[in-house]
Amino acid sequence: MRCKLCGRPAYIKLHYPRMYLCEEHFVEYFERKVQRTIEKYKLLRKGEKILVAVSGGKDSAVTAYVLNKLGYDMECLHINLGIGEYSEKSEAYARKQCAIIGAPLHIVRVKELLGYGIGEVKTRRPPCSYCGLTKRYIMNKFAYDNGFDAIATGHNLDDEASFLLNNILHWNTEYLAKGGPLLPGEGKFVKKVKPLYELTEREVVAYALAVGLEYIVEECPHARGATTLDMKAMLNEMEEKRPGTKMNFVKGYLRKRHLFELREKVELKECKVCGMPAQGEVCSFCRFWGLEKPLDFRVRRG
Ligand code: Q46
Ligand code: ZN
Ligand code: ZN
Repeated sequence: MRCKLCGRPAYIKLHYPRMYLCEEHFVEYFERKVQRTIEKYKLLRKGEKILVAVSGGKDSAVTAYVLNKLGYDMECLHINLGIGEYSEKSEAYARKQCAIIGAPLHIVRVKELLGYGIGEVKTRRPPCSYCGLTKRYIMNKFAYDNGFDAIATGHNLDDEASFLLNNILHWNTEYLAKGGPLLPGEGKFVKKVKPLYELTEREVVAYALAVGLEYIVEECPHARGATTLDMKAMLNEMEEKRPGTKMNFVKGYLRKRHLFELREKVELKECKVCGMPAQGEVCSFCRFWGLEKPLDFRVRRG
């Protein structure tokens, strides 16, 4: 098959909208779509300082690559979770990716910072639960301490659609209030954005390959990814039969999200230890890690 735009041999067949594109036109299409997503949902403005959270995986690498190419002022943060070889490999990929992109990379190592890696803490909580908490906190505090205007993550359309489907199946209305491409900043919470919100996983993989980004393929040893993979497979099956299913599902959600939003907002206090927003006296991060003084992520520049 041939590219719809120039007639050269096709690199990819897009399902929605249905068309064949050569490599060059696909790369152009992909970047334009990211730019349009940013404008449509008012995610970022030129001149804002953006921190891209790079995990070593494909989605965050592509996010960093495209934001840099589109001329955004961005730097990267890799959080080494201290999960043995998996984390060492992830960090090596993140370094390689940022070298290709030419973006400054900051690295925070959980084990050096807190004494234990994820999975090494004696607790009843499953690793993924305190891993999520730890990543979210470090990302936000790092961005806040260093004056970033936004944190960009690599979530794509498949991630969002499977997140929604899973939370609808369990009627987790609390989570259903928190989807979408933009989480506005508030107080000490730095704005969070998902520039790949309207691009599929398949498109992200094809883009990474086209521009020569390598990434970690292995799953984290703690991943209980089966559910997410099931959801994604189901959605892909439906997408095959009815192209546009995922996009319509996600867009429909954005129109109905207000149904899940709580009317009463929880009043947040300041954590007694670190000063960041907390529901109780001490925030969940400082409580979990038993901190007595705040972590300081300020980077010396110059
Ligand atoms: S949460 Fe869980 Fe992931 Fe953390 S412990 Fe691994 S699988 S890395 S997305
Ligand atoms: Zn072409
Ligand atoms: Zn705290």
